[in-house]
Amino acid sequence: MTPVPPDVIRAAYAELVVSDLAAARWFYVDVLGLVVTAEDDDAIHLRAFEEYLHHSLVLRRGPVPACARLAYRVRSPADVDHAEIWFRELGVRVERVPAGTSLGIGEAVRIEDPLGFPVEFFHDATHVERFTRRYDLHGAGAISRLDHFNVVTPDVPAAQRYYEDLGFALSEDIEDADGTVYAAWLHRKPTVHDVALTGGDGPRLHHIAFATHERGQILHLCDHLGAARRSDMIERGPGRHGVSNAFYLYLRDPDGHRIEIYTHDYYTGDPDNPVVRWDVHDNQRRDWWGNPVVPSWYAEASPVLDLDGRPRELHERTEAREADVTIGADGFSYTRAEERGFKLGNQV
Ligand code: 4SX
Ligand code: FE2
Repeated sequence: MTPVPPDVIRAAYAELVVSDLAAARWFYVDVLGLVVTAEDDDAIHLRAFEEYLHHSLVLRRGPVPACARLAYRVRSPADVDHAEIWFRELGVRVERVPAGTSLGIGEAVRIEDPLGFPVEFFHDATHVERFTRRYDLHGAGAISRLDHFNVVTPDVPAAQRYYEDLGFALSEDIEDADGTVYAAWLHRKPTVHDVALTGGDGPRLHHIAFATHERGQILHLCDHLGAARRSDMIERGPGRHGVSNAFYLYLRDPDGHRIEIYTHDYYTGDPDNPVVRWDVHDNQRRDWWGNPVVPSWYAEASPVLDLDGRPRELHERTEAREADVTIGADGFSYTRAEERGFKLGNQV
């Protein structure tokens, strides 16, 4: 029987290792306003206001800040079996774990994916109260749900093929006239992405992103950090992305993990959803208003662990790096895409 890929619904949760659980709690609960589903001395399980599965983020205390897991939800329990067969066939490390191995999560398949990330596929999960209408708890910076993962990997086209084989569809990318691909955005749920691939030394986690309903909620988070005299936690933004069209903000948590707050991307659910390709020299691709991308955003990312909890070795990107080819295209001076013979936000 030919293996069929598991039917992935969406990016569902991430587990981050943090060095100081109390400091992390201040950032994720007191500032971002995420809801605590469960907590003890070792871990905090969090969800956003619209989420009814047990958690979308696990913070686990540990010696080295790192990404310990990225998890996708699949459509049915049978898809967990499909995942096991699919990844055994692919020849990567696969572990089947019983229900409850992760608090609140049913039977699951864990893999070390071909890009080097620790990834879980699950269907069953404990339902908890959905706080959609608990406006008494929301606050001005309310976060609705987890939106996507962004991973750093040396070979973007190879990573794109891996995800396309798994059933993900490309929505946008950044490339140059020579065909070098610098980044790609792929989705299962009908938004711009569940996963973005960023070209660089990998595997590393670039960021995880949470969605709000409105831009005002993102602006409030900036005001909150200012009032707490922690404006140093704001890394990039607020702004409007070119790619995805989303309104965005990047924060760095107390361990340096990057968290994006994101809203206003667009529907991609039809099978003929047009792909948007951006020239790497387009000043507006990463910030629609032409604001500079800070160097740390290109250079820094979180290490990832293997299934035994050991840090993964990095593989170097050998192709051109975006930060090296975009001098002048990240707001420090202006290059006009049309002058380079590339239409802005070109649809194909
Ligand atoms: O910086 S980009 O405009 O390319 C961008 C980055 C677009 C969408 C994202 O989610 C992101 O992290
Ligand atoms: Fe993002």
